[in-house]
Amino acid sequence: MIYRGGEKFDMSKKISEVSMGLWLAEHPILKEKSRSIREKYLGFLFCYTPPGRSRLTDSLLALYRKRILEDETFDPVPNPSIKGLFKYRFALYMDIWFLNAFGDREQAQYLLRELETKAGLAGIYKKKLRFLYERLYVRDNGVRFPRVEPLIDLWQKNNAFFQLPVRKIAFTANMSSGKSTLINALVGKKVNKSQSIACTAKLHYIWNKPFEDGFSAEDDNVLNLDADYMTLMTDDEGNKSSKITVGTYFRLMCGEPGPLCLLDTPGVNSALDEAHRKITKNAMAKGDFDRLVYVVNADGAIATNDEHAYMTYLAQNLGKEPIIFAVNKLDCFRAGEDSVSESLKGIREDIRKLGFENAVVCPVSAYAGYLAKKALYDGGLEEDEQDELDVMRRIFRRKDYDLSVYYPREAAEAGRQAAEAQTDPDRQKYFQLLCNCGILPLEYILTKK
Ligand SMILES: Nc1nc2c(ncn2[C@@H]2O[C@H](COP(=O)(O)OP(=O)(O)OP(=O)(O)O)[C@@H](O)[C@H]2O)c(=O)[nH]1
Ligand SMILES: [Mg+2]
Repeated sequence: MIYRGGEKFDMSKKISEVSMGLWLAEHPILKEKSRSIREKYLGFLFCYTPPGRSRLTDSLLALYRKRILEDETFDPVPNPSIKGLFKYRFALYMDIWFLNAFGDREQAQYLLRELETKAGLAGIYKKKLRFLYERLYVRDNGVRFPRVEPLIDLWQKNNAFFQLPVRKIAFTANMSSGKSTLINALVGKKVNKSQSIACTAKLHYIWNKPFEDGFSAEDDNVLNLDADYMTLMTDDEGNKSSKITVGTYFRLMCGEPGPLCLLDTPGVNSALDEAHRKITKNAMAKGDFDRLVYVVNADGAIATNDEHAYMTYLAQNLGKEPIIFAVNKLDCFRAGEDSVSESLKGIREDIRKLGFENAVVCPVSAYAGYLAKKALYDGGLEEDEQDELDVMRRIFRRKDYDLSVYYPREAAEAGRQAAEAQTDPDRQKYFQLLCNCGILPLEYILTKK
């Protein structure tokens, strides 16, 4: 177990703060029936967490008010004493450290002293407070805290996650080739707008969280730690930068990958909006990513003039890197008229001629993958989505449409094994679709160490 939580993380350089996993869905105070005790809880929390400390702390305080009292604007009376809240003391200490001093031992020590002097604790309880501090920030001292052990477990998951190196994967292409849909399919949730007209207008940094906490965070002018669907789908006009950041748990099938950031970019060929091209080209020139995925629309005319120009630009600047070409929309191929293997052969040849030396070609149907994960996790598909999912299942059950065969052996094998490991027949059929439509093997390629 990693106990390096005392070292100060530089959150601005490493993982985004939207990646922090929260424990508010399972918080002990949510079982409390008395509103006045809930208010008191917030009064104690606010006393040691004064508003205005940082943007993150203020957003957390807003979320705590929303979850605990269903009132984001409630103004608690700051109260330093633990009296009346004794039952919740360990959760309170943890909240105070989490909101003010996650990854910052010095600040945590300062708060420890504040609590020791102001909370009105008898000697023996001060000792327990110190033991909890030690357990979170120094080492496993063997002391157990039954009421908050699940929270400590989540704290340590966060802690371990924030120590790991980040992998950033950028997605680029012409408009409407399916970049955003592919990211939604990988994440297993709709975090990006996708539609048939040019739609992504900014750089979207999508970060994963160490565990599913039930919240999606978005930093788009306002830092909202509980962004609903509409918030995620709407760009805030007050955001004058070209960047939006999102944090959510990724529903990946090939295990836990550690910190990941998927960068969605605007299509480069929007005739209506020259700004889109500039934003994406700047991001490509900056090269702040470890991997690049180029999404080819297999349904359209491949290598139109402007696509050709952009690919040549990439080949000249990044051509020696191992770029992944995700050939998308293969569900649109019609048996008899098109051959998947012939088309892939042609695309491989075009890519080579353009000057990409280490390209990996990965055929997918992002939309099939997105629907399969939606059915697996959320259920309740709309009627037309259910129809489309049925069609996808029929298409990708056919042997000549099993896209996993075009992947490196270990990636295809990982996908197959994940499907075979499912005991529930419903789950197995969706896993099978995820494997055959290329999403599972692509996940493997993108996340393997
Ligand atoms: N049939 C099918 N349609 C897809 C697939 N992937 C994406 N689409 C559709 O293609 C259209 C464009 O998808 P987006 O994900 O918005 O494409 P994009 O590359 O992000 O587009 P921009 O943000 O405008 O650059 C949408 O209508 C998607 O539903 C796929 O695998 N199969
Ligand atoms: Mg898009």
